[in-house]
Amino acid sequence: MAIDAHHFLDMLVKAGINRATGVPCSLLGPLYSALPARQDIDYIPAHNEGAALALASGFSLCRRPCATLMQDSGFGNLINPLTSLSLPYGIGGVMIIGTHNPETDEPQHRYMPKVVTATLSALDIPFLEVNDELDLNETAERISKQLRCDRMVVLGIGRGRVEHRGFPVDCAKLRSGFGGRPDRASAVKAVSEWIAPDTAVVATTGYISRELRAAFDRRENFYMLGSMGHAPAIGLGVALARSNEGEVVLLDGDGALLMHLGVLSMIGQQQPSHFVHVVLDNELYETTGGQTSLSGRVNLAEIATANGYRSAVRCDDIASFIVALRHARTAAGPHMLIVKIRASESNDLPSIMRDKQLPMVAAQFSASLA
Ligand SMILES: Cc1ncc(C[n+]2csc(CCOP(=O)(O)OP(=O)(O)O)c2C)c(N)n1
Repeated sequence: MAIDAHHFLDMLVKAGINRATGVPCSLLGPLYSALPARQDIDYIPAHNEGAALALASGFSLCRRPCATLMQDSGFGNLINPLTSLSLPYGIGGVMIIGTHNPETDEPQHRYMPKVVTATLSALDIPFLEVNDELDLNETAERISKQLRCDRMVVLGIGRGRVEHRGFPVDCAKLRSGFGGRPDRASAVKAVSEWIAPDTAVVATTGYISRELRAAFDRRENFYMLGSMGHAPAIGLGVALARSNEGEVVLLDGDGALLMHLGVLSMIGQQQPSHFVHVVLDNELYETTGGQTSLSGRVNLAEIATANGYRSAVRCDDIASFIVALRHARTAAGPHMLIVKIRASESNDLPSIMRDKQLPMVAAQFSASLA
């Protein structure tokens, strides 16, 4: 039986925790959909999990515990602050980790569950699995004891272990408030119609890769599942390896771009001339359930040009996006095209790529560029 998300959050409050931060994960979706209604827990979104742990450490230093929420892939982003900040400085905290099943989840999740448990065991950090046997009162006691001793504790939540009536989020509800913005499918269609036969496309993790694969599957597309935020660096590597001769298009998300925004400085420094960075900006982490991302107040176009992009434009409709795509082909880049999109009517996109397909995606992509 699943634990009600509010009972789980009550347990955190009982342990003395009134703040949380992190990056969303669909496995923690029920907690995320319960959080906005809580007056007793303040949630501060973070752009990546390492920053989330550092933020929680700032709170801990002021004796205000703050839980850090993430999925197991995000654990990779916080090993540095965990091992060079939390542990050596003796700063305690609670990490809540959505844990995948290496057997049944997508192949990009095969390794991290093992890495999380092995790393925590090597670091002597207790890992409590949230399941039917977990007593929430005892857990609250245990957490508050760990915090009093300035120690870390981790709670692992597998698929379906917590539930909330508001999750999965109703797509129609998500869509309200976006005005007349285009959706992801029409933006991807515009890109697909504009792509030249030898254009290499690198698509970011989540629905954006799935949408491209459903609309226009081809050998020259690299679908990056996992490695959130690293698609622009892959694209830069491809552009430089091809000596700037072939066109490289990136299909990025706002959440993914903000996760490792520093990559823009590398692109600006290297000046790949045939580099078109398309950001499908819905101001959401739509793939993990439509949680609000951090791009709403961020002027990505100004940031791109400040980092050395030759042009950066914001497009609020498909007509202006098509004009911007055409311009990007005629002028030297790097270019950034930010398309403001709305949440989709439905996200019923084929998701699972089985294990053998990922090496094939890489091999076909390589062969197509050779
Ligand atoms: C390091 C890491 N943290 C969290 C996730 C979970 N995750 C997968 S897709 C996604 C949302 C991506 O948001 P965005 O780039 O804005 O694209 P959208 O889903 O809105 O299309 C998240 C948080 C992940 N895959 N990797």
